[in-house]
Amino acid sequence: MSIKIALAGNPNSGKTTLFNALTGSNQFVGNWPGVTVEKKEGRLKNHRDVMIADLPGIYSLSPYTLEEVVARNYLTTEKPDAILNIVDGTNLERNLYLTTQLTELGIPMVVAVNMMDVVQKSGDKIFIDRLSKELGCPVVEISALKGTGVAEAAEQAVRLARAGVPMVPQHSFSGSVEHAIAHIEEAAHGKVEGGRQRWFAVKLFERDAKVREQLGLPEPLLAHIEEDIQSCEAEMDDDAESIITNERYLYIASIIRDCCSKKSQGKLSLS
Ligand code: BGO
Repeated sequence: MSIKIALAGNPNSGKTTLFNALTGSNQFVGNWPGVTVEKKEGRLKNHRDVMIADLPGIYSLSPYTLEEVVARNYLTTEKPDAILNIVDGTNLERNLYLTTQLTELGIPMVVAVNMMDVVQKSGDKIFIDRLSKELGCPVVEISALKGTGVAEAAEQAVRLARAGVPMVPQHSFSGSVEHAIAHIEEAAHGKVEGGRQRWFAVKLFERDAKVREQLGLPEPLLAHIEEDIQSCEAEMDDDAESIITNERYLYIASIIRDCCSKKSQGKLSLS
């Protein structure tokens, strides 16, 4: 059975370098459906049955740029068997913002921490095992430029895809947000396919207009969801989108504290 792996990451994380290292000359270039954003796909070297789709470089899965919309439409509708998420190890804090959102899709996922040649030279440390535990998925150190760890990262993604191991996000938002999200998941039950429920519920909580449209939820259901959102906003004295963003930053800050140490300043952020 053939396998589809989505390569996702921030601009400048080394995604193109990794895609080229993984696929060599086995690449096909086209456009994403309906838009002029370039779409690159390629066969994984030594795996004729594994296709890698190079998603546009993005910082978030919000609906605000064409690249973000293309990437999230692919992830939520095309059913890739796994995500290979490349993050820049010299800018981990910023790159994990996308990672935390990808984990909520429930798609089997491997995180490849790139630029490890630069990180190692600087004397900074990333505790990969801890990072893996805190994110809830395999994490592999790579240098896309030097080719180290690249095959292992791809093999891990293929292994997870074949095994169909769903991603289970380790992060919980604060009590009242989780309460609202649980209600929303319940309300939208049956409208969203299995593992993607949490991602869609978070987006509905954020009042993401494109997701509302995509799901075609009836008005009474949207009104019910709006009540949940408003009671959470009243309790937290903030708007829904900011609540989610702030809580993501807090989560990422705690990951950085636990998993990184900067040579010069002890355990601090690498960004
Ligand atoms: C230039 N290690 C190091 N040291 N550099 C890397 C690694 C790595 O593991 N991986 C990628 N790079 P893209 P996106 C460049 O182009 O793949 C470098 O946007 C330069 N160019 O070589 O393009 C990579 O697809 C002149 O660097 O990223 C590239 O995600 C001087 O990171 C950059 C220095 O990689 C971005 C670097 C004319």
